Amino acid sequence: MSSNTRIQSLHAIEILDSRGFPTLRVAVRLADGTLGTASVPSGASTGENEAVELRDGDGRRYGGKGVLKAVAHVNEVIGPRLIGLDPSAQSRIDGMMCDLDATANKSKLGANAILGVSQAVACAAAKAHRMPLYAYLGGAGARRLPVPMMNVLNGGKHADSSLDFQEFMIVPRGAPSFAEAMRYGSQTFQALKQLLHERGLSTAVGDEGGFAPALSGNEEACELIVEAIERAGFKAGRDIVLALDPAASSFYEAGQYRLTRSRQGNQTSAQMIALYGSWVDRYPIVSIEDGLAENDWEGFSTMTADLGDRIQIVGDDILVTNPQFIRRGIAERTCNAALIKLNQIGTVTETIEAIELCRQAGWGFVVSHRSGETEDSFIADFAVAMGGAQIKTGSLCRSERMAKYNRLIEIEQELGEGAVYGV
Ligand code: 2PG
Ligand code: MG
Repeated sequence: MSSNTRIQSLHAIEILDSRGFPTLRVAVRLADGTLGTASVPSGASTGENEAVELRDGDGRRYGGKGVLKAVAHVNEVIGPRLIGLDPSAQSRIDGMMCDLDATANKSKLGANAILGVSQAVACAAAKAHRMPLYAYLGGAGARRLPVPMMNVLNGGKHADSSLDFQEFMIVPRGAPSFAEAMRYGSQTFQALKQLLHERGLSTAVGDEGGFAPALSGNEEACELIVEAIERAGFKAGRDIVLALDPAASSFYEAGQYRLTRSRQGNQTSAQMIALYGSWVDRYPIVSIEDGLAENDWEGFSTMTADLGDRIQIVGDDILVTNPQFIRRGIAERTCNAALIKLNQIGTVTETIEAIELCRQAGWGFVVSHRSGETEDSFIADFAVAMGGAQIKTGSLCRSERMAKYNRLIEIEQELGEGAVYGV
């Protein structure tokens, strides 16, 4: 690269995410004025082994959730060391930040600080190469649009609904294109709204834009969605299938899965697996993420052995996008797919390494948002670049979710005839 596309400055500021909590935005400026920016998302149902999201802990600001320390780490510690570097040296820059942090979980500088820089550097480099981000990160072969997993009913830690399970998703797998998948999803979402309204149920939405009604239980959620799909004129199981993220760590306590909200009592790991099995028989479910808790490695392996040939078993909290845990998961046949969240591990390079492991093992992978998001659409380009054909980025409303979907519509248009949808 020529000297005028070297990194000239880095600057982080504290902004607010979709829940109104502080997060970072990082801007990387190159010598020729090219600007790459990135805003960092934040989870609510976080895995205990995720890289550390550094918060100030100062109760006088944002209840301790301020990120001024992480901002200062970008501006005063990381920034000065990256000045003059070529922004396309992604792995070198990410490696330098990991070395500078020198902890196993990025607790010193903060994974939020490091990821903001990592993504902003990638964006600046793409612009310097005059390439869209998906092509810069994925090469000339990046042409596959992901099938979206759209979270239309929210429960668990994302809503005060009656649902123990966190996410009930529709997956327009049978659509002919990404733009059509959006139409399938949107029409189903509106039909679901009508259905809820007719039954006198709330149509207020949870953190990811899905409805959060008081239903009789987790089963009713699946039934309602299937009804909404049919009402919207689609065929459940053919045009649109279902995916779940129970986020089971959030209702696991003292060796029991506690289905308190839905009043289904306490369940063992084996009973949960049997329950999922019966659901897979009854509903067109193709994927279950975190059906069991993050430390239930044995249960996960049993679930994969029992159901893994019928559905995708996705590890989120248990794998935390960390190559170390994914390696263990592959060896123990814990799952057959991984959820991929950049901020769980903290750099673009390590996230790509996690995906490479999945590919080598013949696993699927799903690029994912967090429940706390911003208007940043990095993951849309990232999903196309990685070519895994699956993305999970929330419901069919709320602009921080739509930003990703809209960017994918744009990418599909840009690729034109070359675009491929799904697998
Ligand atoms: C999940 C995510 C995203 P959170 O569990 O998969 O939907 O939730 O960001 O709260 O961890
Ligand atoms: Mg999850």
